[in-house]
Amino acid sequence: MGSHNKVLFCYLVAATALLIGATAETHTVGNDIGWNVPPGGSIAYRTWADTRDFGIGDTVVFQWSNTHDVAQVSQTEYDNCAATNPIGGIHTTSPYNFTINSTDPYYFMCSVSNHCSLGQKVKIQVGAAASSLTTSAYFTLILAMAIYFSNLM
Ligand SMILES: *[C@@H]1O[C@H](CO)[C@@H](O)[C@H](O)[C@H]1NC(C)=O
Ligand SMILES: *[C@@H]1O[C@H](CO)[C@@H](O)[C@H](O)[C@H]1NC(C)=O
Ligand SMILES: [Cu+2]
Repeated sequence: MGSHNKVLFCYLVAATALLIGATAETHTVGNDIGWNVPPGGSIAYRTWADTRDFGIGDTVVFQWSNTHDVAQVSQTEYDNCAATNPIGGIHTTSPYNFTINSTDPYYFMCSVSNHCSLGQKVKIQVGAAASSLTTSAYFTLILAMAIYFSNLM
């Protein structure tokens, strides 16, 4: 194998590693609004989640200043705004940082007063946004190139 190919192969392996590392992101729920009773009702956090490209290993940050909490609940409890048996517990200290480690949807709501009914709830799911396709397409392309060049050596 030529030393030229060796250098190219090392470059592609490094580029692949960088791309994998670069996909771990931080998502602050609600951006500037934070975790609050949203002005426009539950559509606010749905819109926010739709703009985010969630991935495994990403961190979701819930930040609030008034009386709120974060309850991780089942879909049924989420739909009914009833945190009767929160599977992921209730977190009362801001910020609450949650690490995504599954492609299953996560359901979060505020269990204080009627905040959830007023729209303080959010569903977070990996791969729901279209832009994630772009990332995996690039990843696949670079991996394919690395394999192709390693076979040439
Ligand atoms: C939560 O994440 C935020 C934003 O990345 C960071 O500033 C903060 O230190 C984290 N808090 C904890 C308890 O990990
Ligand atoms: C995912 O994270 C949750 C809570 O953060 C934890 O209870 C669970 O064991 C984790 N699952 C895996 C597969 O690591
Ligand atoms: Cu609240």
